[in-house]
Formats: sequence, structure tokens, C-alpha cells
Amino acid sequence: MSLETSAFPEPPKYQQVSYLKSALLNKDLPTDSGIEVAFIGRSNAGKSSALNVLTGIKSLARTSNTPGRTQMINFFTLDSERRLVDLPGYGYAKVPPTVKKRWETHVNHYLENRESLKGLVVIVDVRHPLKDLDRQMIQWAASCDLPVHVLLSKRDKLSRQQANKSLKAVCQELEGLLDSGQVTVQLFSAVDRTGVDELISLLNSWFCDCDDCIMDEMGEILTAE
Ligand SMILES: Nc1nc2c(ncn2[C@@H]2O[C@H](COP(=O)(O)OP(=O)(O)OP(=O)(O)O)[C@@H](O)[C@H]2O)c(=O)[nH]1
Ligand SMILES: [Mg+2]
Repeated sequence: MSLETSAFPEPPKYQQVSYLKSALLNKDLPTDSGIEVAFIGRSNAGKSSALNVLTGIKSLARTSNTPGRTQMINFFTLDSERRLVDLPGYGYAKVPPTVKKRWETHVNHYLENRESLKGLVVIVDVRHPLKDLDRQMIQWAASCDLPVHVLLSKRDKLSRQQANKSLKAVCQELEGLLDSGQVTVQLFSAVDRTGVDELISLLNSWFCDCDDCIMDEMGEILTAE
């Protein structure tokens, strides 16, 4: 009997990230192997900022006050087989319909066909928890067994009490998916770094591709013997 071992036993070093490429069309996507985790959410929710804080590289993904800044699928390499992906924001009303249609087709194709996509980090502004497009994205991912981690971003914009209220409301709404383990939820701030360690622990569990991995009380990955 052979003992199965994970192909990726060590968590990635997020600071060693580097820009790989941006894809406007499906033919531009990098080779579909290894493990990818994609950041998605409404336009301006803080996807690029979360990636920058996670990796500690301020200028990795372009951030902007102008919604709709990220227009292509941007790939970042962690190591030879693991990548982070910054997807264009959804729900930005001012985008011309033809451009919007092109993004949607491109992003939908990516989401539906990407073999290496291990999980989705859905970024939601904590002040506007779960709009319809967020719900649709989470339900769609759950329907195809793709794990979702919801980051309630910009936690620094609310008092602790208000932020916890928002967290509770989202957890209540997603109760069934939380109970089944398909979805996890946390508060996050790219400004005061709330929740960065929690995000890293979750990503480590996805990137280590290890069914036997369990978390200890500190959120560190332990590998079951
Ligand atoms: N206060 C605060 N501002 C934030 C936080 N995260 C992002 N922002 C700000 O929100 C705006 C949008 O952030 P981005 O990271 O560019 O958002 P995005 O989701 O990548 O936006 P698109 O690519 O346009 O869809 C910027 O002005 C950021 O500085 C946060 O945690 N706290
Ligand atoms: Mg962006």
C-alpha cells in the first residue's frame, strides 16, 4: 500500500509573488495546470487591494478609486505551479454594454472551464453586504462544488460593532453553505490589515491541496499522520 502525499505539501510564500500575465481573451490564458485561487467581487470592493496586502507588494495589482479598473484577468505566479488571479469586478454600471458583454463571456468561460481553479475569494464591501450579483456568484460556485471564501472588506470603515453585525447577517444568510463547509466568511481590511492571517490560513489550506490538512487553534496548517 502506498501512502498518498500532496503534490504541494508546503504553503506558498506570498511575498515571492510576481506578475505573470494579463488575459483579455481565452487564448491568452496561461497553461491550466497546478492550483489557482481567484479574487472576484463587485467593482471597487477591494480585490486588488486585498491581493496587495496579502503579498505585501503595494503595486502588485493596480488599485483605483475608479470602479472597473481591473479589466483583464490578471495572473500572478507564486511558484511554478501555483497562482493568484485578479478578476475584473462585476456590477459596474458605467461600462458600455458591449465591453460588459465581452468581460462577462471571458470571465464566465474562465470560471466554468478552469481546471486549476481551486477556490474563489469573493470580496464584498462590509458596508454593502451581499448584493444580488454576490449571491449569484456564491450560489453558482456552490452548485459546482467550488469552495468560496467571502472577505468582508473595508472593515476599517465601520465600528467594530457595525462590522460584527454585518458579519453576522452574512453568516445567517449563508448558514446552509457555511454548515456544509462550502463557504467561509471573515472580516478584512487592507488598511489596518484586519484578517490577513485568517486569509493566509485559508489560502494555505487550498494551495496545499491536502485533504488530510487540518488547522490548529492558531490557524496553522497541520498535516494528519
Ligand atoms: N478604507 C479602505 N479602503 C479600501 C480597502 N480596500 C480597498 N479600499 C479602497 O477602495 C478602492 C477600490 O479598491 P480596489 O482594490 O482597486 O478595488 P477592486 O475591487 O480591485 O476594483 P476594480 O478592479 O475596479 O473592480 C480604492 O480606493 C482602495 O484604496 C480597505 O480595506 N479599507
Ligand atoms: Mg481591481
